[in-house]
Amino acid sequence: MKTESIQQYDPIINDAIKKELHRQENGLEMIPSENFVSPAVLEALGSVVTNKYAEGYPGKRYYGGCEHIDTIEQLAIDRAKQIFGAEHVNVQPLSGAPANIAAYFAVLKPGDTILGMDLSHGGHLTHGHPVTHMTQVFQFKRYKTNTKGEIDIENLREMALAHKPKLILVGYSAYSREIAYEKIQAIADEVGAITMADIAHIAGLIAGGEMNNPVPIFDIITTTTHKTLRGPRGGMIMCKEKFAKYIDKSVFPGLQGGPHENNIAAKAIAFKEALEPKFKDYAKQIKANAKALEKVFHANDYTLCFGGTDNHLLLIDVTSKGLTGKDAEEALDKAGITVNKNMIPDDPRSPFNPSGIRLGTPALTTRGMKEKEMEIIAQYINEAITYHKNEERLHEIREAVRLLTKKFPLYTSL
Ligand code: DSN
Repeated sequence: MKTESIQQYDPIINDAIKKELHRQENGLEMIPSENFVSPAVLEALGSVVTNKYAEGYPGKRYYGGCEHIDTIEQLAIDRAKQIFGAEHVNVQPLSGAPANIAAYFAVLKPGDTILGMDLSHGGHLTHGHPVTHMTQVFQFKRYKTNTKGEIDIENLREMALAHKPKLILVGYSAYSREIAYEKIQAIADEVGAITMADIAHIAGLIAGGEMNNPVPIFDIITTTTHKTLRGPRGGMIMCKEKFAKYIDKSVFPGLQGGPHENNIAAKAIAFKEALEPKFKDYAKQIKANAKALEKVFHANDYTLCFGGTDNHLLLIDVTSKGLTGKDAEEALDKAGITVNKNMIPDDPRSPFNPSGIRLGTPALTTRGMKEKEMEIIAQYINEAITYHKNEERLHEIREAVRLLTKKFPLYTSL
């Protein structure tokens, strides 16, 4: 067997990995769905566990030699149950989109109706955007937020009564406010719908006790493990016991083959980290940092969608500043600040050149940055947006960003 390191065996890939590490270390990562995992999580991802096939579930596998894999997967399940108070957990979904697809097929039949949030109001592609395959299978109806930026509960109820959905779906990718799960559950009870929450973005905030937890209320909860939860790239489904066998059968053999047990080992480690008392401080700081950004943007007359933030992210309409979301993303990239262009509610522009940018604080908070740094960074963002055509100014901000990142080192052992 070859024993060379990546550096010895494949210098081109090695060089790209090193450059990616350098990019992560020297820039400000503000895409709200991104984060930095711990060295222990990285170690599990690169472990020999990747070699093993393990179709099935702990104690019920279709392959021999799964005794250690069972230890790993069962621990991941038990820790997730403890974090969220879940009755049943499946840690095998490869990521958020397959988790959602598996959840739909677990409880619905082709042609059934799903009531989910409109993408431009903060929903997700897999919640019924016309470009996704699922819209060929299920009928999606889309609710929206009201002018105050709240989920329009009255309209949601009217739509539920009119369309009689089999599933009511909440949980968002660009929405920055709390979710009233009890009110939505009451509507679902009225029309006999199953409830599903996709908590991918806010799972870490829920784990840290900083946002409402839908797990004890809703029927099915899907999530990714790599956003605020700060684990490896992957997915997970939690549900009430009565849906357990349908969820498990839907994930495997319904949708997926062999689970990626190296990711599951890394999930188990991330869940151990999320159970530590200091994870609560982390979740609290993510929110405090987002509030600190909000304050500076308000003071500089930015239009914050939904009126501001209760979580880790901000959706900002930048058109009143004389540029588009794409222009802003590009200018900020040049300044060493990574955000993503994003649609705003009922955006008159296209997804490739929308009106907004979406940014968040989980990754910067992992680096140890606090309110003081957020105030400085919000000023850098404001400057980059104001002087987006001035390359020299953007270069100066990039240098200031680089000096700031030096004070918050990442992965010193790599
Ligand atoms: N791509 C993720 C995000 O950025 O929100 C959601 O799937």
